[in-house]
Amino acid sequence: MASALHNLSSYDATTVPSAEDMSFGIVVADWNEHYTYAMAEAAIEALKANGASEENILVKHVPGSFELVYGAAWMMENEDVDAIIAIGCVIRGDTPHFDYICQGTTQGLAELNLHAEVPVIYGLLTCNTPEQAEERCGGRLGNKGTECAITAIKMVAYGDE
Ligand code: RBF
Repeated sequence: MASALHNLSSYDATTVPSAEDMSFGIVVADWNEHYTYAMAEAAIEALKANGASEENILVKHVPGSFELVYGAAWMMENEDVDAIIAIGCVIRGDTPHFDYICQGTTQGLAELNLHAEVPVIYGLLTCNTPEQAEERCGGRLGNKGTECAITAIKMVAYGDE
């Protein structure tokens, strides 16, 4: 499994452009907040570690992952940010709800990217168990928030080289 080999928090800093002049929006779903807040914190930390300033990082909350699509679209329309990171965590339950939320949110975020002026980074964890989420939110496999932050910086710089 690819994720078993890849730690989400490790990256080669020499390949990351400076985020000094970049601004970021982070949309965080409150559902499963134990995980999503840990991802958001890691994302903010990684943005700052690569030069972004606190005042250039805007954080807004939505109730659940499904609302990430609207939250990201709203941010794109109303805020002056260079990239948006959408952070959510869906954990499989007893009904097919999991599949609909994952499908709808993923499709929505992908569509936003097709029409977007700024990149929207996919920070949606889709887990079968809480243990899988734990492993990816600062556990054994690192933190997906860090990976999203580095991706956001690289995408803002995309085309500049
Ligand atoms: N939102 C999440 O971000 N992660 C979840 O695991 C999640 N599970 C849900 C399970 C059920 C049964 C319901 C009703 C909602 C769930 N949501 C979850 C919330 C969803 O993204 C959205 O906020 C609501 O469906 C809007 O009413």
